[in-house]
Amino acid sequence: METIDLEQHFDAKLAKNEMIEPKDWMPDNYRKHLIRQISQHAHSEIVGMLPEGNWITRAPSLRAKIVLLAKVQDEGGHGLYLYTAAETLQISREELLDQLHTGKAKYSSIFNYQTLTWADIGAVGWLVDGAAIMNQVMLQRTSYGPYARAMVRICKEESFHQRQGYEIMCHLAFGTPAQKEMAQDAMNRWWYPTLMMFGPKDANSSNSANAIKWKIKRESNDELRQRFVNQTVAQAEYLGIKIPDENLKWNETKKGYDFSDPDWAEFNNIIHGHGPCNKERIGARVKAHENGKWVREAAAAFGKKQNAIDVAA
Ligand code: BYC
Repeated sequence: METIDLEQHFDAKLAKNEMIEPKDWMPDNYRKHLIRQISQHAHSEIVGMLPEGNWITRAPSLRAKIVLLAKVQDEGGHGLYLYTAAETLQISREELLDQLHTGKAKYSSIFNYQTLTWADIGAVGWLVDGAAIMNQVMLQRTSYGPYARAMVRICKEESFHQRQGYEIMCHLAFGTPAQKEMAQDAMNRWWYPTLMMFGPKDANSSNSANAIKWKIKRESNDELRQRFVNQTVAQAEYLGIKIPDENLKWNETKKGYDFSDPDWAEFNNIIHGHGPCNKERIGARVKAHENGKWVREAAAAFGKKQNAIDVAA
C-alpha cells in the first residue's frame, strides 16, 4: 500500500475507535508520542516506589506494613507492563532506562517531594493515587492496544491504592489532636503538587492537540484536574481536613469548584530536574540498576542455555 493509503487506513481505524496494534502501520510521530508518554508513565511508576518504599520499615503496624509492601510491589508491576507496552514500539528496554538515567526522559513531578511523616503515605495514596486514577481511567480507552490493555489492570490496582491512602487519613483525622495535625500538615504540602500531576494548563500543553487528535488522551489536563478537585472536596470535608486554598468555592454556573493554580514556576523547575529530590531519585535508580547488573546477566545466560537445549532437542 502507498503511504497515503496507509495513513487513510490508520485514520479510518481511529475514527471507528478501533485500537492500533503493534503490527499496524502508524505515523512516525504517533509512535514517538506514544514512546514518550508510555515511558514517562513507566518511569513514574518505578520512581514512585522510592518515596513510599522509604516508609516500609517504619510502618506503624504489621498490617500497615503488609499493605504498603503490596502497594509498592504493584507499582513495580505497573512499570513492567508499561515498559513492555513501550517495547512494542521498536525501542529497547535498555534505551528507555538510559533515557531515565541520563535525564533525557521525564517522570512525574510528584515524586520529587519528600515523604516526611506517616501521614504523607496517607496523602500520597489518597491524593496522588486519586489523581493518577482520574487521569488513567481514560487511558483504558487510549488508541494504542498494548497501552490500553495494560491500563485496565493498572486502574484496578490503583483504586486499591487510593483506598489504602484514604484509610490511613481516616485513622489520623479521627485520631488524637496530634494525629489530626499530621494529616492536615500532609494535606498542606501535597495539595498543590498533586494538582501539578495533570500537567500544564491546556493553553500551555504542547502535546495535547496531537494526543487528542490521535485519541491517545481522551480528556484534557484542565478537565481532569477540575474533576479531581470536585471529587476530593467532599472527601476532605468528611475527614475534617481543610484544603489549603482560600479561593476554593463552588461555582454553580460551571457546576464545579473554582480553585487556585499551583505554582507553575515550581512545576517547571521540577520537570527540568531542579526539584527538592530530583538528584536523589535518579541517583537511587541508577544505583539500583547497577546493583541489578549481575541478575540481568545471569537471567540472559540462563535464557541462552535454555535456547541451546531447546535447539538440540
Ligand atoms: N510531571 O504537553 P503536556 C503514577 C511534561 S502517576 C512531569 O501537557 P502531555 C503513580 C510533559 O511530559 C503519574 N512532567 O504533556 C502514582 C511535556 O514534556 P515533554 C504518571 C510533566 O504528555 C502513584 C510537558 O510537560 N502518570 O504513575 O500531553 C504511585 C508539557 O506537558 C508533567 C502518567 O504518566 C508532570 N506532572 O500530558 C506510583 C499518565 N505534566 O514530554 C505511580 C500518562 C506534564 O514534551 N501521562 N509534563 O518533554 C499523561 O497522561 C500525560 O503525559 C500527562 C502530560 C498528563 C502527564
